[in-house]
Order: sequence, then C-alpha cells, then structure tokens
Amino acid sequence: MTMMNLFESENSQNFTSSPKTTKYDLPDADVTLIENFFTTQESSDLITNLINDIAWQQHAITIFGKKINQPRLTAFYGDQNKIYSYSRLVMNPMPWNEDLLFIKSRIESYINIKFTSVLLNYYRNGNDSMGWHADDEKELGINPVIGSVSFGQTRTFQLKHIKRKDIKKVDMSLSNGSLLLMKGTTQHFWQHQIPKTSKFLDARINLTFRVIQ
Ligand SMILES: O=C(O)CCC(=O)C(=O)O
Ligand SMILES: [Mn+2]
Repeated sequence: MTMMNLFESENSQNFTSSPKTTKYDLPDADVTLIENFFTTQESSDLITNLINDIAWQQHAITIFGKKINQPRLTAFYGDQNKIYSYSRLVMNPMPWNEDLLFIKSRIESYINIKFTSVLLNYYRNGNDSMGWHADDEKELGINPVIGSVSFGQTRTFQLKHIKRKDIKKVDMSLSNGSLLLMKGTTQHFWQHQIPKTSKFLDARINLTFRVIQ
C-alpha cells in the first residue's frame, strides 16, 4: 500500500461510525434504534438511487370532507400479491428493485423475519411531514413488526402513548443510515409522527418495511 492509499483508507474509515443500538424503555412498547446500520457510503449511494429510481407519487387524501395533497411523496413496493390500504388509499405494489432488496435483506439478516412490502416516504424539506398515526391496519397482523430505515436529513420522530397522559411524548432523531424497529404491542398503545418544521431542511427518505399477512 502506498502512502496515499494508506491515507485515503484511514481517512474514509473515519466517516462511518460503528452501529449503535438503543433499546427504549417505554411501557407497552418494543422500540429499538440502531444508528449507522448502513455506512455513510451505502446511505449516500442509496438515497441518490432512491430519489431517481422510485416511482414517487403525491396522493390526495380526504380530511374532514376536504381533499388535500399528502405533505410528502410516497411509493409502495413489494410482493405482487400483497395489497395494502391505509388512509382510504389502496396501494398496489410496484415490483422490488435491486436497492430495495439489498436494504430488505440487510434488515432481515439482523432480525429473523421476512418482509413482504415497503412503504416509502420522501420528505422534500422541513415542510413535508406525517401526522399522528399507528401502523395498525388489520393486514399487518396482531402485533405488526415495522423496520424503518432513514436516509438523508435527520428528522425528529415523535412517539406518544394514546392512553397514558402521564407519560411524556418521546422525541428521537432518525439519522442517515439508521434503522428503527417497532414491534410487540407498540402500535396498539403508541402513535408516531414526523412533525413539520420551519427550519430549512434537506431531503429525507424513509422506508418502512412491513409484513402483510
Ligand atoms: O418517516 C418516518 O420516519 C415515519 C414513516 C411512517 O410512520 C410510516 O410510513 O408509517
Ligand atoms: Mn407509521
């Protein structure tokens, strides 16, 4: 190895920290965050590919009788026989592509589960958001397992217990290359959201891998 190569390889290692796992101690929930689950290089390649290759759409949804555009772009990919409905939208999956299969198999080798589908969200800036909800659609089964991957801009992800007013809202930062796992009874007792912010923020892509029964 020449001096130059040595310098470059040492330098590039510094950009990626090793994975860090945090298990949240929350009642009625099973939530684990693994930061740096993907390396900086993988994350940067993947966000570029996903922005360009995914068939992004902006759906209109009806809230209190009013039709509005969802404040983000979305897409749904997965096994061809698994249809998903949420917010009165029926999502027909696009077929898996190579990048999605790469991300899916990385999560599947970490937790022992096979996902059937992925819902993708593209938050173009701080104005894009996702309101309070639980991933509790009946096709996800009794205790849904959700593997949520984030690329790009760090955004605040908030969780609130829907029954216990004595428990404070939980804020977590979902950073580039992180994996958030939600399982057990989490979706029965907690809702989550990505709030809007007036801060100038860059693009973020989130992928929530799901098992449709
Ligand atoms: O963007 C996120 O981190 C959350 C996405 C989400 O909750 C969902 O797709 O159901
Ligand atoms: Mn969700």
